[in-house]
Amino acid sequence: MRRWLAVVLSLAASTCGGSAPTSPSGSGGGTGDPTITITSAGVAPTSMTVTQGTRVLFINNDTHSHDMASNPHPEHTDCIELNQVGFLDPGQSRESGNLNTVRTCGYHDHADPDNPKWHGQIIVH
Ligand SMILES: [Cu+2]
Repeated sequence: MRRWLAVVLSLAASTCGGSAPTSPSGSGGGTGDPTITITSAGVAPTSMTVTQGTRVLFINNDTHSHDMASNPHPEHTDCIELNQVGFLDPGQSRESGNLNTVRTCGYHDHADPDNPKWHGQIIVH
């Protein structure tokens, strides 16, 4: 009777210890980066608000490549962190840098800069 209890307790302890190494799996972002998806219909959402220091993930779900860059075109100087997204092949995704400045960051597709489908804004607050 006593021996059985000891076995059960040691099993419970080893199970608990074994699961511990898998728990620090968070990538530091909690629920993950805010995401902008590019499709043939355009960028979505066209406007989003994020807190200062956030990175934004751009996903190209279109069948064409896109070259995402900060406004204004062609200088790309408003929010240089967005220029890190750059060229995205179909299916590719990439994060911006940390948006550390409180301002509105407009962006566009540098390869098709006048097409409003590829225009969006990120409000950093
Ligand atoms: Cu441009």
